[in-house]
Amino acid sequence: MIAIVHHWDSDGICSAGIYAMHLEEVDESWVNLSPEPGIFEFDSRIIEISQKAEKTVIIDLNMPDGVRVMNGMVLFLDHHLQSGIEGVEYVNPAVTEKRSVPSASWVVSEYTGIWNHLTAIGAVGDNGLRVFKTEYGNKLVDLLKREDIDENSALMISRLLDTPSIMGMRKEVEEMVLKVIQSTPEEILNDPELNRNLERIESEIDMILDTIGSENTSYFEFESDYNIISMIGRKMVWEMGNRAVLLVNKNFRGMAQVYFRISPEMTGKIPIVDIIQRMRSMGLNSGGKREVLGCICSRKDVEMALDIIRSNTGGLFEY
Ligand SMILES: [Mn+2]
Repeated sequence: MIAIVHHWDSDGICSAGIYAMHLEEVDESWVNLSPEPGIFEFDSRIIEISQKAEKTVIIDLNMPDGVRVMNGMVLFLDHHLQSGIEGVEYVNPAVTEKRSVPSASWVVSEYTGIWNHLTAIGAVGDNGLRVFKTEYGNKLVDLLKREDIDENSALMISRLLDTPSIMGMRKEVEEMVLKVIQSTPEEILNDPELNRNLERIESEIDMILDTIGSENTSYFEFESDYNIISMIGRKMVWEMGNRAVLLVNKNFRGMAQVYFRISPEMTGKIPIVDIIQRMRSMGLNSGGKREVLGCICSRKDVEMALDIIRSNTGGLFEY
């Protein structure tokens, strides 16, 4: 039995699906597992099942710790930029060949030789529609055509597949892998449960955005068990014209989330990478890049996180 441990997002689900199809072809039995959505950790459940398996395949997860915690054979299939992992089978063209790849689904298709609509849906999930304008675009469109779907339908499927993780439903995330293998794209598009998920998430986002719009603010606190803080932040900057936004989800499944995003014209004027470093040096779990920062912390650490951002943004958020 092979254990597939995969990211909870649509690329992770599609990539795991492609790898599972490969195992079915060679008559291997398999089981798939995802970490708890939002928590990059191999918990006891994953470790126990992995230790019983002949081999563990870790897909679309930038978690080098996997080597240490799983004993036995480990294969990594990934596309995240990191420093590489020694001593195991590590397939990541972005690291080992310095060749860019759009998604883990692309890496798994290269590795297994299985190319299908899941390759394309994973790539749209990680990159959005812009992936079709890249050098991979033509191949991805061809893969979708074989199943009679267009780019927008692929995007819609990726959004539907992302809903279980946004809502924090690990079991449903894991069930998606079998679903993408057994269903036609049309069936996933029309899946009642996934569509209900999406409606719930969208109405929660709309409700919060309405309040933000009526208060005309770039700093906002809310509470939600859904992992929607980045979607709200992107909409505020990309669609509502904010130059900088600072959001706090004060109660995210018992924890707190802090999210800071600046617009393209502000990029470089605010030292976000330094702020991330400072947060980490204070023991906060923070990550991001030049234009965005995300932090998940205990509820009592929110003020400390906000203080670090405030004291490095020169009066952007006086409140
Ligand atoms: Mn990915």
